[in-house]
Amino acid sequence: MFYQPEIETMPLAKLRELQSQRLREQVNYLYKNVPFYKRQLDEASVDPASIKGIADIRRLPFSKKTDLRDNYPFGLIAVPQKEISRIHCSSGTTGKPTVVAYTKGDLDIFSECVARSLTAAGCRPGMIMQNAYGYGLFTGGLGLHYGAERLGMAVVPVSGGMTERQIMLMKDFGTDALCCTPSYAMTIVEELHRKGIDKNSLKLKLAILGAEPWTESIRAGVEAGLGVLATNIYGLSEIMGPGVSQEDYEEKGTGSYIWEDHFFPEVVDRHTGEPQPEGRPGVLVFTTLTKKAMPLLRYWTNDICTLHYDKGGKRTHIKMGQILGRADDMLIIRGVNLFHTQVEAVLEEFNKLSTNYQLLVSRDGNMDMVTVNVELESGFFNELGIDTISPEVIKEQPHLSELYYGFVKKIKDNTGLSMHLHLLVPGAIPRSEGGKLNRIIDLRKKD
Ligand code: DLL
Repeated sequence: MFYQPEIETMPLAKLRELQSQRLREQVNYLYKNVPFYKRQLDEASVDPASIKGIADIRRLPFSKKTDLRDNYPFGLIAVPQKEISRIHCSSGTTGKPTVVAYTKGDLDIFSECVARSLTAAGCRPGMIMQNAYGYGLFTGGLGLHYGAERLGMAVVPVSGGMTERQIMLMKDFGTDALCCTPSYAMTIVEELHRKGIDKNSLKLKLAILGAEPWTESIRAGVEAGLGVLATNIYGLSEIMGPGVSQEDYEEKGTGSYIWEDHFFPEVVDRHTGEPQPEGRPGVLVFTTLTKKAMPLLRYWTNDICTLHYDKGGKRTHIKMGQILGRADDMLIIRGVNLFHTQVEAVLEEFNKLSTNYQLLVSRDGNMDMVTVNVELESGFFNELGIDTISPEVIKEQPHLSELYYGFVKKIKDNTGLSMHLHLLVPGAIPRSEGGKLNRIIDLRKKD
C-alpha cells in the first residue's frame, strides 16, 4: 500500500521539523553556491542565518521562469559540472527552452518519488508498465521509466505515438499499467473503437495520467474505454519532473498527495503573492528541500489550484486539487477572466457533446469573441443519421437545436460570457499524438 510508510504517514509535527531543518540547509547552501540567490537574498535583506524554520519561508523572495531564462543555460546550477548526471529541458513553445539539471543523488530522489507515486496509483512490483510519455528532453519518459524500475515493474519504453503499435504491445504483452497524457489515452480509446477491438482483450488495470489538465469526464471516458482505474500524476521539470504529486487509487477525486518531505508547497494570491488559506485557489509555489544540482526557492509555477489536508486520507502529506488552469493561460475576455477548464466543466454536463473541444479566441473590432468548437458524441451523431452539421441542419433537427441553445445558455450562466458554439462531426478536432494537447487558439493580436 505504501512505498515508504515511515515518510508517507509521518506525523505532521515531525514533517514540519524535517522541512525546517531542510529549508535552513537549502537556503545556506544556495546563498553560498549560486550568485543569483546570494544577490536575491541580499536585495531582500534576508540573512540566511535568520531562516530558522519553515514558517520563515514567507520572507524569501519568489523565483520565476524568467530567472531560469535569464540564467540560461547553467547559471542557476549549484554544483561543479562534473557532479551533473543529467540535463532535461522543459517544453517551451518559443525561444530557448528552460534547462534543468540533476546530480546522481537528485536522480535517486526522482526515482524514489516516482516509485512512491506509482505505488499510490496501485502499481506493484512484477507488473508490466507501458510508458507512452515522450522520451527525450521531456521529463515524462525517463522520469516514469526509472521510477517504475525502482519499484520493480517491467517497463516497456515505447514512448508516445504509433497508436496501433501501442495497442498491439498492450495486447501481446498483457500490459498492466499505461502511463501517458490523458488526451493520448483518449486517442487510444478511440482507436480501439475504430478497430472494433474489445477492451477485454487487453489486461490493462491502471492508467497514470498527467502532464496536462484533465477532468472527471475524461477520467470516466478513459476508465470505461480501457477498463482501467485512472489516477492523476503531476509535476514540472523545474521542480523535478513527474511525481511531485500523485492521486491515490483508493482516494480518487480527493486530490493528489504532494511529497512534502522534498517539495514544500504554498498557494499564493496571483496579484499580491500573499499565502492563501487551505481550499482557496491561487498560484502554486514550490520550494525544493533536498535538490542539489538546481534547487529553487519559492518557484512560481503559474499553475492555479487549491491545497488541503485530508484527515480521512491514508497519508499525512497535503493534497492539491486538480489544476484549474495556468495563470499565463488565463484568458481575459471582455475583461472577464476565463480558464478553459470552466468551459470543460459545462461540457461535462452535456453528454451529447464529446470531450474533444477547442476554444478559438478572436477579435471583431474591439470585441473579444470566443467560439467553442466541439464534436458531437459519436453515438448521438450516428443516431441523428446526418453527415454534416450546418446552421440549417441545426434548425431542422430539434435535438440539435435544443442542445445548441441549452449549451449557449449554460455557458453564459456559468461564465458570464456569451460564446459562439460550433458543433462538429466526430473526428474533426486534432487528437493528441502522444504529447500535450493545446486547447486554446488565440488569434487576437498581442499589443
Ligand atoms: O509535464 C512533467 C510530467 C510528466 C508530469 C509526466 C506528469 C506526467 P513540464 O513539461 O515541465 O513537466 O510541464 C509542467 O505541465 O506546470 C502544469 O501546467 C502541467 N501539468 C503537469 N502535470 C499536470 C497534471 C511535466 N497532472 C506543466 N494536471 C505544469 C494538470 C499538469 N497539469
